[in-house]
Amino acid sequence: MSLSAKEKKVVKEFWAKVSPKAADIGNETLSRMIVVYPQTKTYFSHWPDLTPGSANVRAHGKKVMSGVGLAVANIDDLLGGLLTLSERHAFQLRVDPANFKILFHNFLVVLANRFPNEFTPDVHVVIDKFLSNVALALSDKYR
Ligand code: HNI
Repeated sequence: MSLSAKEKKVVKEFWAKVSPKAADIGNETLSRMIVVYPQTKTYFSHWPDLTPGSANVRAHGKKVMSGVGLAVANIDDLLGGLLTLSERHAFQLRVDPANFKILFHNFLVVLANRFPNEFTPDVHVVIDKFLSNVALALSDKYR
């Protein structure tokens, strides 16, 4: 389901608050994901250190957040904006798209934790909708 102009504005405004802290938020999101959903670790077995908060986890959290930033920047054309990333996850990395939802679930938990005042139910529902669309766009090249 596409976002209304008003919803896109909510996403952009919230991302403006999040993005200065993207490295920490990405690290927390990834760290949480590998603890709570340890099956996701299979994709990162080539890293020297898979413990939460490690340099590897941190660096990757930052990359994933840059992908979210790319999605926000391409909010009017998620399919086009995320095409290369989708191809990479589908054909090279071969990440099961079910994991996109798992990652975004952890992301939402971190956002709720870090922004208790800004992450209202109204913002939550819009961000959730946006992330569902991002997950869908990232899954586009799988078929
Ligand atoms: Ni993902 C690499 C963005 C979800 C496993 N991933 C990247 C890169 C970006 C990125 C950006 C770096 C691109 C490159 O190397 O060309 N990943 C995103 C985004 C999501 C996401 C925006 C959002 C849901 N990735 C996931 C998930 C998994 C995942 C859920 C597995 C559980 N990604 C990877 C792996 C790599 C990767 C593996 C390569 C990392 C490496 O260091 O080998």
